[in-house]
Amino acid sequence: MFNFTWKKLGIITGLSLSLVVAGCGQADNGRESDKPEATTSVSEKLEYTITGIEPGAGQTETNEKAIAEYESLAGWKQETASSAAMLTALGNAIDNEEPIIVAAWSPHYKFAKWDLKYLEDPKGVFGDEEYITTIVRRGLKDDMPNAYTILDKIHWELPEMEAALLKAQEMDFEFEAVAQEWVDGNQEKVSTWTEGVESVDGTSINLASTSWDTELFSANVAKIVLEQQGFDVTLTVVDPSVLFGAISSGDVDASLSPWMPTTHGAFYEEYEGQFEELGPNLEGAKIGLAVPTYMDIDSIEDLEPAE
Ligand code: PBE
Repeated sequence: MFNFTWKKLGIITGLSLSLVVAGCGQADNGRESDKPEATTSVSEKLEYTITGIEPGAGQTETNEKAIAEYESLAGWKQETASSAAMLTALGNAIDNEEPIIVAAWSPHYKFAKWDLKYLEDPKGVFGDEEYITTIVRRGLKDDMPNAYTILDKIHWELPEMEAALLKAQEMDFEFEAVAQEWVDGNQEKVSTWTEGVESVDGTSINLASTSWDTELFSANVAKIVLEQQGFDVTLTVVDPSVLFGAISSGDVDASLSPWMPTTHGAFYEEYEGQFEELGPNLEGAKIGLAVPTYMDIDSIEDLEPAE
């Protein structure tokens, strides 16, 4: 099969490179473990391509920034399609123990499903830790104080979110059902969010979410909790690029989706002052480039520029 031939070719290339390196005088001590020869072949085998996600994702921009800033990524390209396509490519590569480098973020079930490692990012392009924050339109506090209080209190611990995402995978990503099950099983926590909040009689509220798992889960939980308090909730899924504008114009009342400070930082700055931030609903998130642990590289700087 094509893949097999391609893999074999890669191995042959790797071998001939190590012979070249050996011939250059570093021969005596352990040519097997010499890093440069291994990484050259990895970058070549990858065809200098990062497997990205949706063109509209915040991280897609950050990946481009990394390609621009790292000499080791000079001449590389990012292939974008969707998170689902990236996960399929990742699964296929792992089944065949082939190299792959993907746009990765956590929390996400891929880290539970496969042995992956983030590549070190010595230039800090991907930032350190991310948090997911809750934003609302200006005036929401006065117009819907009860919804505002609930949205302000909604918060998850990282292990709790990771467990919910694994559950979502088991439940075929039916996030309404996943969220309902979580709310039913976590009444005590939910009651701390709704404590002292008066019920309303069918007040309409518009929530927006981006399309990734963490956000779909949190938005659906918020929807159910608000509905239990008598709100009539509409939940719309949007791109990060339109999210801040929709909140700033007041078309959307609230969102629990923005990743900060890096992933959606540019959108945040563009609309800063035109929305209200209620603060993190989850801390300890992260984005970066990741590879399967069987790959012999640890840092973005272990990659090689395309000639
Ligand atoms: N992500 C997951 C999104 C936000 C949540 C990092 C892939 C992004 O906009 O890049």
